[in-house]
Amino acid sequence: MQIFRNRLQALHDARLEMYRGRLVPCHEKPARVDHVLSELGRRPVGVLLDPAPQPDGVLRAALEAVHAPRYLDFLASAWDAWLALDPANAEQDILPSVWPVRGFRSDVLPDNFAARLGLFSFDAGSPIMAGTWAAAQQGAACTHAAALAVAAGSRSAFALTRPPGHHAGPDFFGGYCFVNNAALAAQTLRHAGATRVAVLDVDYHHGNGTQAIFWSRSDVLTVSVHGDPRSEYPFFLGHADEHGEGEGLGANLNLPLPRGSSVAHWFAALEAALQAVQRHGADALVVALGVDTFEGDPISGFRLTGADYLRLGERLARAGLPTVFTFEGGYAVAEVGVNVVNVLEGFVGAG
Ligand code: Q9C
Ligand code: ZN
Repeated sequence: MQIFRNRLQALHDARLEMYRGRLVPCHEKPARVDHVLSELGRRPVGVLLDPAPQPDGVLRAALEAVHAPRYLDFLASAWDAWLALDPANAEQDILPSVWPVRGFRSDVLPDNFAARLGLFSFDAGSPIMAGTWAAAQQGAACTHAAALAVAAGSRSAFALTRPPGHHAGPDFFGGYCFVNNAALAAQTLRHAGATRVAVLDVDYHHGNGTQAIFWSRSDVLTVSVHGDPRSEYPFFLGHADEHGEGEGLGANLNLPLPRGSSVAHWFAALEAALQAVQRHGADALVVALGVDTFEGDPISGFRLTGADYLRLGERLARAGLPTVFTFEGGYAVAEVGVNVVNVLEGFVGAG
């Protein structure tokens, strides 16, 4: 397996996220990737690579295929705009505090920075800091490279990067995500010749961003197994009756499970998800790999064990498709490395 590592990931290292009226330490931190790298040192299931430099504009064009240009421009300029408000802001991460809800306009780009920040986000748990854009862009480069490697004939590749991506939509960030790497991988596979692609999201949280990006498209199937949004983040999307729209009708499948669901129920949902992937006739698969389904995860409610991740990897390999993995959630930081590498080892061993 080719593993594209993001050497700039630690530039995104924000301090605090808003939770129950308080600022609490961020769950999504650089050590998550460090633990995966050290486990890969013990169990080298693949070769560690840096993405090859791309000609000017190639990455931007790939990103514009899944994100709105004005959203990308906002991310690229957010830190400078923040400093322009007050040089003392250099000591503070950026968090939004005002949002346009139903009935408000989103077509007029506000001059006010706080208003733009709210326009392009959906929670106050995803701080932007000085290095966020550099880290997210290099993460996108890793993801792009992983998709190109698979398109060129590799059985599988892993974009080992953070920040994660699956909550980021066409023009919004949230859920610790800024650039939707799973969507970028799927779109890159399409661009490189795959006719039909499936994104299978196994993170604890619904992949709302990926669903939104492909909502009206029939060429990319989006399937997500996740905690029921009636009680679980991101709350406002991820129900079983969301099937897509227009051309995309029938190309989205949500398999929500109650918080606390058993491992047996989770694997039964995985079977249903993989059946949908088969029915779609996908010629490539993107797995949005979050390991916050782990029994010890501090913010989630499923019960998978370390051994279950080996089984997951084996089962994914048996789908028999060229596969790109992106790295999503997983906040039991010390166990993230073992759990992620278990999936990869299960996959490689079965392939
Ligand atoms: N303070 C991903 O797994 N809210 N994102 C949690 C706890 C946000 C999870 C509240 C959870 C986002 C990629
Ligand atoms: Zn998650």
